[in-house]
Amino acid sequence: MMSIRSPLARLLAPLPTHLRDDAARRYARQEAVLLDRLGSLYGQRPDFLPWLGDLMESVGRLYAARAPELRRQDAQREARPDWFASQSMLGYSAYVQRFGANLQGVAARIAHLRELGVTYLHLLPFLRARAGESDGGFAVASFEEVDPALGSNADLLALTAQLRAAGISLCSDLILNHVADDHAWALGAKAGDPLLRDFFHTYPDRVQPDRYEQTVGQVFPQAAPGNFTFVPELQRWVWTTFYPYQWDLNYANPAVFAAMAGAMLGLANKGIEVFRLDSTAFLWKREGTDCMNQPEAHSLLQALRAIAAIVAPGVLLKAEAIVPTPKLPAYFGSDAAPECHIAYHSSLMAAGWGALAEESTDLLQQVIAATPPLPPAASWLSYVRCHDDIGWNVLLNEAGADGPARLARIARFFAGTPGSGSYARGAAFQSSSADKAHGSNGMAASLAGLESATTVQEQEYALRRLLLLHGLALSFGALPVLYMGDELGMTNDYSYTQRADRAMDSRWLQRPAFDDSLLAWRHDGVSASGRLYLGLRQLIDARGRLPALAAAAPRSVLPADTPAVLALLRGDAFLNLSNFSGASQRFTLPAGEWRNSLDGSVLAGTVGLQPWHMLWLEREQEQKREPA
Ligand code: OTU
Repeated sequence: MMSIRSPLARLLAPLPTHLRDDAARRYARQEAVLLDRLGSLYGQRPDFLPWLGDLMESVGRLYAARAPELRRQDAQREARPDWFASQSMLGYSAYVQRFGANLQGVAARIAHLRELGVTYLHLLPFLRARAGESDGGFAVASFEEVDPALGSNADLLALTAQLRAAGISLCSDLILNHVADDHAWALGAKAGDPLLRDFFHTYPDRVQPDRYEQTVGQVFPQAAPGNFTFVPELQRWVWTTFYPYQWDLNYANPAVFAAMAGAMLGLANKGIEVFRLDSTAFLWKREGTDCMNQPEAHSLLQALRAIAAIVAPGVLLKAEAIVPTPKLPAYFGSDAAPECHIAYHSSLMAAGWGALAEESTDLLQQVIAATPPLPPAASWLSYVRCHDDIGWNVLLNEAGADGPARLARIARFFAGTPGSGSYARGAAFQSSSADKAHGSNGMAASLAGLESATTVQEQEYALRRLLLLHGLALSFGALPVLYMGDELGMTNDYSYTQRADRAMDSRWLQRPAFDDSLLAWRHDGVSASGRLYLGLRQLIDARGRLPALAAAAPRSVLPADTPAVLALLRGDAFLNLSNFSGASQRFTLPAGEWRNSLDGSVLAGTVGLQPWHMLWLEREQEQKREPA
C-alpha cells in the first residue's frame, strides 16, 4: 500500500535525531505560509503533493548538510531577529575582480573593510558566469560553482569563514529571474530535453511575444531591445527580459522553484549570509500587464523566505526591486507572511541625486513621505551609488505632471558635458528620446563634480556634495551600503568604450579597478581622497554611537523655509540638516540646544548652512535634577 507522508515527515526523514526538534519547531512556524503560497502557485497540479514531499525531503537533506558553526549562528540570530537593523551595520559592495582580482584578493582587503567599519560585504556575481560577455556575471552558468577566473569553491569557503571571524556577513547575488544561455538547463533545452525546455518561457512564433510586448517595458532598450530572442536550436522564441543570453526562468513550473530553492540553500551552506535577490520584480508574467510586481512573484518570495527560515534562519533575503516607491513596501511582506528582510530604496537614492541637480529637496521630501514604517526585523537599504545606473523612472510618481521631462532634465544634468554648465561628468543610459529619462551612469565622485573640479573651491564643493549624499544614506534609518571606490572618491573608468562588447553599456563607467594609490592617501588630510575618507569615517563613527539612527527608529521631516534644505529628524533627538543648493541658507532649530555630532560645538536658534553643507545635530539633554 502506498501512503503519502506529510511534508514534515519528509523534511525530517534525512535529519539526524538531534536536529529534528528544531526542524519541527521551525517548520511549524512556517507551515501555514509555505503551504498556502506553494498551494496557490502549484496546488492545482495533479502531482502537487508528491512534488511538495520531494521538495521538503531535498530541503531536509540541505538542512542536514549545514555546518555546525552556521547552525550556531542561525540559533543566535533566531534569538535576535533584528540583528541587522542596528546603527552599526554598514555595507560595502564590490566586484571581486575589480576589488581584489579574485576571492583570495578580497580576503586580503578585510583589513580595509574593518577600518571602515564594514559588517556586510556584497560581492557582485562570483559564480561561474557565461563564457564571453556575461553582464558582469549576471548571466550565471552554474549556481554550484565559483567562477574559475575568481577562485574555487574552497576559496569561497575560506573567505566566508574569514569574513565571519571578522564580523562581516557575506552577501551574494541570487539571480532568480534568469540563467545564462550556457547554463546546463538552457543547454539541455537546446539539446531537446522537454522537461528543461519547460524551465523557460518559449514560443513557436511571434503571436504570444507580440501580445506581451504591447504592455511589457524594456530594461535595456538600446543594448538589448525587445523581451524575446529567437533561438535557432529550439526554433522558438525565448523570453529574455535583459540581454538575449539571459533566459528568464518559468516559475509557473514548480521544478524551477525547487531548483532555485536548492541553489539558495546550497549557497547558504557555503556561508553566504545574505542573498541579494536580483530582479525580483520580474519573476511572474501576466499578459496585459508590465509583468512586474505580480502577486505570484510575492508568493514565490514568501515561500522562499519560509524555506530559508526553516533551514537557515540566520540568512537574510534582500529584494532588488527597482520599482516605483509605492510598489516597494510589498517586498517586505507582512507580519503574518514576511518576505524580504531588506529592500533597496532606489527611490531615495535617485531622489538624493535629483535634489543635487535641482538644488531642491522636493523629490526627496515626497519620497520620504511615501516611505512607510516597516514590519519588525526589517530594514531599507540606503546607498549613494551601485554598479547599475541611477534609474530615474522609479520617481515618476513623485515627479509630477511633467515628470518625464523633469527627470530628463536631471539626466541631462548628470550627463554634464564640458561647457554645459554642469559640474557632473556622467552618461545618460539607454535613453530613447530627449524628453524621457531612463538612467544615468558614472561614479559618485564624477557625478558630484570631483572629476571636473579645477579649483580648490570646486573641489571643496564636490566633497561636500558627496558627504551630503553619504550623510543622508547613513542617517536615513537603513542599512547603508558603500560602493567600492566611493570611500576614496574614485572617478569614472572610460576604458569600456574601447571594448566592442561593452561600449553599448555605460554602466561600465562605474566599474573601475580599486585604486591602491588612492587608498594610500586615505589618512592624508589634504588630498581629496583623504578628506573624503576622513569625512566619511567621522559620519560612520558618529552613526555607530547614535541609537536614533538605527533602522527602526522613527523618522520625520521638519518644515524648512526653503526647498533647498532637508531637515531629517530621527526620533526626537537627532537632526540631519542638509543644504542641497549652491547658495547659503538658514534654518531655525527647534527649541533647545543642539550639539554638533562631529565637532561637539553647541548650537541654538537660527543656524547658517553654507553651500551643500550638512550638519548632524543631537539634542542636548536637559540636566534632570533628582527631586530632593
Ligand atoms: C539587475 O538590475 C542587476 O543589478 C544588473 O546589473 C543586471 O544587469 C540585471 O539585473 C540583470 O541581471 O532590473 O530590478 O536598469 O537597474 O537591470 C532589477 C539597470 C533590474 C538595472 C536593472 C536591474
